[in-house]
Amino acid sequence: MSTRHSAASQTADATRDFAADVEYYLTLQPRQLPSRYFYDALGSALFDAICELPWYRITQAEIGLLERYGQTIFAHAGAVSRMVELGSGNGEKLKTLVEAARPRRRELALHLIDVSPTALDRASRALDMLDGVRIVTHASTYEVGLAEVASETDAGGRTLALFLGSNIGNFDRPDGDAFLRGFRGALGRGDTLLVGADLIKPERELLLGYDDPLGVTAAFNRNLLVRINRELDGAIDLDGFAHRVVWNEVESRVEMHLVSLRRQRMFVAAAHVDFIMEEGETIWTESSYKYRPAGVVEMLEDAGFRAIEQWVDAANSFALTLVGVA
Ligand code: AVI
Repeated sequence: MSTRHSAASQTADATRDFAADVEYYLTLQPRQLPSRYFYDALGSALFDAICELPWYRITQAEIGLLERYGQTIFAHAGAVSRMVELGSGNGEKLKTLVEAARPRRRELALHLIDVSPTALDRASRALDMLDGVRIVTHASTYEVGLAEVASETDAGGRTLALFLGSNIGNFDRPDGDAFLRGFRGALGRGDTLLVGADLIKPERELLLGYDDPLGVTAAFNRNLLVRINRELDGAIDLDGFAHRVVWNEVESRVEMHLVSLRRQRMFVAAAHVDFIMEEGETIWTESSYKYRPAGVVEMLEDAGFRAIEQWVDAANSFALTLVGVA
């Protein structure tokens, strides 16, 4: 009874936060919506589909590196008793790494932190098939999940934390720095962190990765409006918006926007939103920063980590960087 009550009140809190963010960000100039709201059940499924697209190479490049260098990663990480993955998605990468490389000596606690309960369910099912693991899920923001992990009494071994998939690229530099410092604070001396980061590549390739010919990424972007209509009693006309992707070279980021195709009323009852959007006006829904390998190391060192090793794939498209807590 009490569990059901607290699940219901958590949903109510999440809806209230969503409404407050929609009201705040949609009325900023330029208009925005935070990309963390992409990941409802449909959004998570669309993201999984994006990871299968031949034009979005992040997932395959990263899995190749994890398979190839997994044993070296574990050798650097020492006697790992706990792994923590932030933004675990469907759990495929964590599974790849554990299967490819874990020394089978002790029980391994796998902590999965993700805002999407659907993604956590799927990841738990995928990881449950592994021997000798205990799965702990945290359906929360990264910060809350990390605080929960940090407060847990440790079994004595080291923690190997994972922040993969170029999730770091969805933070701007100051927020990313604050986040990485918080991440470092949640880890202990001798723990390690593995970060996956997408690298700068020719503009055409970057744009294709975020504006695929099948329209899956466009659906992922527009689903944010579907979610607002459903959860916040909105009346936004989906046909009034198109998916637009821009490579912002100065800021080194791919931006996704929703462009208003005509002058139209934006009405979202539960978010107290009621304004007119002009034709051509956009809502900025996501930034995906792209890096140089040395820039990733610098960013992590600035946040107080110690660089251990970096691996880049043969196409120079993606980097895995392992850092430690001194
Ligand atoms: C989750 N994140 C790292 C993805 C990215 O590449 O920024 C989300 C995404 N957006 C469009 N395609 C994929």
